[in-house]
Amino acid sequence: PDSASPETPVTFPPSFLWGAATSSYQIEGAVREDGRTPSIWDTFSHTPGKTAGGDHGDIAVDHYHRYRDDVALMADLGLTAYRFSVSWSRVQPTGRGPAIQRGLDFYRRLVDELLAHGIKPAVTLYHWDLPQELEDAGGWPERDTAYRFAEYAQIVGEALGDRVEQWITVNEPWCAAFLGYASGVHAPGRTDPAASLRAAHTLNLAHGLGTSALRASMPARNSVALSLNSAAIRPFSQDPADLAAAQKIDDLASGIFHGPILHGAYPQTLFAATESITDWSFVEAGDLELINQPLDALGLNYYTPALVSAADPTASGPRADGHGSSDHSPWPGADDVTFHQTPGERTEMGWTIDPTGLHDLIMRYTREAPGLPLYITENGAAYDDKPDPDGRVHDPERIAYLHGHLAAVRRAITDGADVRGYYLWSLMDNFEWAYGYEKRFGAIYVDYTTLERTPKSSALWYGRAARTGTLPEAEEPQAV
Ligand code: PNW
Repeated sequence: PDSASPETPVTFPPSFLWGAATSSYQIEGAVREDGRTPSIWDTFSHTPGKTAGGDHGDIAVDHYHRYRDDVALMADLGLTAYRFSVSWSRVQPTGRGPAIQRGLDFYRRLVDELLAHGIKPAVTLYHWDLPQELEDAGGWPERDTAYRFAEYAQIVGEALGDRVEQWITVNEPWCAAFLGYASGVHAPGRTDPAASLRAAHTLNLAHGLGTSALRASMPARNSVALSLNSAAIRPFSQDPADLAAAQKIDDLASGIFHGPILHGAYPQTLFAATESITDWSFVEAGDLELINQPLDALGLNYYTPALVSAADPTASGPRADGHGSSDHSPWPGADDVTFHQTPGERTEMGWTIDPTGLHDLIMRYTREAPGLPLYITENGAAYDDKPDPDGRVHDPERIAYLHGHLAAVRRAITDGADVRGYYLWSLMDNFEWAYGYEKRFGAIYVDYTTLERTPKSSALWYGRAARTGTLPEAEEPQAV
């Protein structure tokens, strides 16, 4: 159902945004330039054993120095939007106090370059690179971090609000809270379930206070959103125990964020499931009102669905939840839940390819937040791409992945969803967090020795889709 026949071209509305996404620590490099100080990801990636091969973002793909070339590549492909994130410690090296202009100037130049090429910028304020000084003061489990974030949001809003319309406060708070503070496979690498739940609350508070700060600092026409990775959660069966397991994981993946943000309340079932870990007394009077700010849009990041059941005590073997290896679970209070491998082909991350999950996720938020415009702020796949002897990079698997998922987005639009745009993850190969440079998500290939960029065949395919508003057939294009 996801592939169209030639008689029924998959065509998108003319205003649909065709974007690509990146994040600061994954691409910029230049970690000690122009006053930038370490973030938790600098510290973490330089700690032995934390990333594959000891990889780190010191140079990454050197986007800080090559942003002009990168924007030119996007323009050549025909992209109409670009989502990037701001490095907090480039702008506010200690995480507090006055901004340094040189840091802000980089983002001004980047935005001006994008606008000059007719590419719409979307700015993410927080894509996981917390200034190390704020982690030393307690990090996300510490309430004050939300107030520091609001101050930072105000600074960036004042600096870029005149030329950037689309804003995202926080990217994937689930990863920041639970991979960072519960399983510890992401920075800062803490393994404290109670702290991770506090972190989730502080991230919600940061989103709410940050939204207010952005609104106060820039023109009212601008749009404020956040990006959730809510992964469509499926129960293994309709058995009540499996349904309860799915509810538990859905609360921890999604409800813990969209509950307070969209509806002003945490799910009651979440309190019950985590009562042996925390009494939630860190939620202060008035917090839910601060968090529940009206939004202009919602960003959804989607890679793969999750299939869960109540634990089978006879089952053994490694966890199959696809969230990296750790002795510690990223799901506090859910030790009685089993994750199953979903059937089907998988990408290089081991994540099952399932476009229906994206359709389900979009329809779920169409019901959860009626009338709220949606953007797919990340979707994509890692493959083991290698240049051919002629230097070209052919990645038909990624073309098939993109075709299937974009067709699913189109079906959701037909089914009544208000999806305004799509950002492919990622514009180019980059530092894939704990996996270092081993996993390539880019539409543009990066040679990590020369840092030379080569658009893969998927980039050319996606560019044709962007220029025509219609998905080309899933096979590779003959020419640009
Ligand atoms: C997202 N998980 O990360 C991020 O927003 C990107 O920075 C990242 O490069 C991309 O997806 C690909 O991984 C995730 O374990 C990292 O469930 C881990 C998980 C989900 C998303």
